[in-house]
Amino acid sequence: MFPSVSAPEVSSESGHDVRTGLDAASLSQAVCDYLYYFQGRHPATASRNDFYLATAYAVRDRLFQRGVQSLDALLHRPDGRTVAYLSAEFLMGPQLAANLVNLGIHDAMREALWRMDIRLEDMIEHEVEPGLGNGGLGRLAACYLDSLATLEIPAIGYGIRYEFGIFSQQIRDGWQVELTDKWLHLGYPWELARPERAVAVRFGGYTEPYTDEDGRYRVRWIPGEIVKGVPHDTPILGYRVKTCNLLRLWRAEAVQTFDFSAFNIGDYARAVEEQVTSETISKVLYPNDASPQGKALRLKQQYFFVACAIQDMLRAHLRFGGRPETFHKRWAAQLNDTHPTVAVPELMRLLLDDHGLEWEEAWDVTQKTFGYTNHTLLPEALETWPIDLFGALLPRHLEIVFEINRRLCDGIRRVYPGDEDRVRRMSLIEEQGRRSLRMANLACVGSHAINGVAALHTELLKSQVLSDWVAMFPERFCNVTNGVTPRRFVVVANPGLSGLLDRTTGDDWPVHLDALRRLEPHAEDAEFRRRWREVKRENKRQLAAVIRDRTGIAVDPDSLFDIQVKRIHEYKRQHLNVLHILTLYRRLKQNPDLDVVPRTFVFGGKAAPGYHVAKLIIKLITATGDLVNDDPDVRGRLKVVFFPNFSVKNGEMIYPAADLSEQISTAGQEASGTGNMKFSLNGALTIGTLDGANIEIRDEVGADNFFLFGLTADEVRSAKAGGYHPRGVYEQNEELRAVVDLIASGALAGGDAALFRSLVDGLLWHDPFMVLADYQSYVDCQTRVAALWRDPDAWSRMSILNVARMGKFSSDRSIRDYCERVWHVGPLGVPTEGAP
Ligand code: OX2
Repeated sequence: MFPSVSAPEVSSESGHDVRTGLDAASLSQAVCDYLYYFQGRHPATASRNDFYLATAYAVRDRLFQRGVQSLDALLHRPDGRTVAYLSAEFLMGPQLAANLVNLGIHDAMREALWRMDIRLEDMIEHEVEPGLGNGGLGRLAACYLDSLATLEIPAIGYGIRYEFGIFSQQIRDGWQVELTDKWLHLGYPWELARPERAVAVRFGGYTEPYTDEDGRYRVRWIPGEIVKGVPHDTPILGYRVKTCNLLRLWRAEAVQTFDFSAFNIGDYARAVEEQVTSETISKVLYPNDASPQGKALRLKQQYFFVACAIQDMLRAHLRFGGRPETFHKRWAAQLNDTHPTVAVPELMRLLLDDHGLEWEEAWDVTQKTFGYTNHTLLPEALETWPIDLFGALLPRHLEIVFEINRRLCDGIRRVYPGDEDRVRRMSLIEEQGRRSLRMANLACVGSHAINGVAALHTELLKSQVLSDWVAMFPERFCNVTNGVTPRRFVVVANPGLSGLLDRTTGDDWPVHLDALRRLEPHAEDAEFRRRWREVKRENKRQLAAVIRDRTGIAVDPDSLFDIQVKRIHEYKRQHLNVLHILTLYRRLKQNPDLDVVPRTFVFGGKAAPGYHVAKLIIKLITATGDLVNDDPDVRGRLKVVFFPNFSVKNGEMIYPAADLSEQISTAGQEASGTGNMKFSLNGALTIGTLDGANIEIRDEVGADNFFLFGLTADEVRSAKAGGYHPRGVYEQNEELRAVVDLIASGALAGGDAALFRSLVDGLLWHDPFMVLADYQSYVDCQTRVAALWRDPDAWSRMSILNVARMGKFSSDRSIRDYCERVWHVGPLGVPTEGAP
């Protein structure tokens, strides 16, 4: 059925094959060739960026070579399923170092560049990452692509090629300032544009019924606007395997970029107007985490990439002999939260209108195709679209949604006769206020599998947000706890620790993370603990140098590095951390000779530009730094740093240098968290609540090796139900009162008592995230942390055990769970050289 594609062989290690050779000589020749023949540069005058691009192109050749072979292997096994991971965000991080590690040519490339007097470290440092995501959700998608390729599961990530990703953050006068992200500015060498694979996407217009040749009632969609989606492919190679999958991101373009009729009559602005409006769709990422926008452009973005993806999948399916009614046998599509949920009516539309399937058959295919992952319980984060807006943009989809809903409501009434309240709750349409479409309900009805991202989160989903759905479709629900890739977050980010792990446990841990269990006996070895501390100390020294460089603040690598990096959000409670710092500060002011453990508090994370409280929390952190850092009574024992522009790249420097990981969200709020895993895997101990995946981390590492504090999710609920009075907590706790009063006094704001007033009032009168309720428990727990720190051997022992027991949190385990519970797909080994 398929032509036998004969791709170039993966070359042997010898022979200077500039396209495929993996030895230093071939690599250095390849880099040189790119400089000369592709970029038109002489090595003597080439800039750092020129060398970076040439290096990246040389690596990319080796990736695409494997990509072509993977595709070839797939085409020869047309019965297998391919995973389509549909996500509005992919936070890929820098590509060079990770690809070198996956190819196993890190050292060879170092030598190749060295021959040209270039340092590989400089190339890696030079790289700008594509920030096409906000935080955990986008980074999870990237970790999953890494694991899919490593496990040799055929997969494509589908998303949007935003021209401007997440803003870059500067701190000016202690406040966050947002600057436009320019990841494409100097060229992005890892992708290939595929204009020949462009697809058309329709918007607006109207529908009309007609009768086809067979006398069947059909519907036609006459769009008001057509936009072109152009795929840009980035190869995703697995670790030390030959499977190379794809990340396919779509850029919006005008169908016709230049209107000659307008140009000819002198209307130059109008001549490019279509181009401008079309390209707006993929222009910019909405810089919001776990909170929807409700903006028409956002819905346009969602439909745009989903329509591109489904067309692409269907085209491949039909081209290789598939029939529309067997689509689900070739594709397993995962909805990464509700953002891509319009894929459900889109697939229905294509099967019904373009391929003439009957409703029941189309619905069966659709449900078997999709799985839905929920990532948040926050009520304000559940997406809804006003029906008028949705209908104006996607008139045919709205009709299909109404029909899905009619059948859904009939089904509910059959199972629960007379229970109209249940029908109202489960309906796809919210009838109260402005009529709107509930995307989570649409995702639930259109998917055969629904999962949360940590055990507690799935339980809460089942008992609260989606309880009606569990009652009716219990078999659809499962949990898949998140994971992170140990390749990027240990092998690439922490070479010191990686080397020590290799020497101690063997070098299979990056793909069999459970093998780290072999570390456990070494926790009792004093000499090993000393080496463990040395690795951490070196990572801290390096981070201290970067902190000095970026913030001007000098920090002591021998102090306890107490770190909280993640999006700034009230539920994540960065301000609880600040209350603890100010508690220590006050104690020192009262008694400068107090014996406190020297600590460096590092914060990092972006606030959504429109989220005023989050921005004020950043100012509170920097103001705390200003107060504490140079106070003579503190004598350098406390330092507070806000590390600007937290990103994947910066994270790779920060996680390996942490002693203490702050995972202090209000119980029941953080769906999973993944930063918690990255820290622990790098040997930080966690101070945390029983929230998200913290619970499972604690179960794995052992309660004795985890600093637990705070209310449980149940306790939070009953405290709120019983009428929580934060003001009472404040009045009864002297130290808390003093700290809150300090913030309210204006002492952190040059005497301006108004600056933090709203924050303080919010805590005293509402405190929806129970900051005051958890304060004392948190401060007491921090006292236990300090006591343990004074015993370096006990600390190191715990740190080693944490790393040893993190096997569960490899994203490889998560992907295996998805394969088994949701996608029902298995690995596809790409034939090795010489295989038939
Ligand atoms: C995040 C969740 O807030 C976080 O808890 C989780 O670890 C991550 O997704 C990956 O599952 N937007 N971001 C998230 O949820 C939404 C919605």
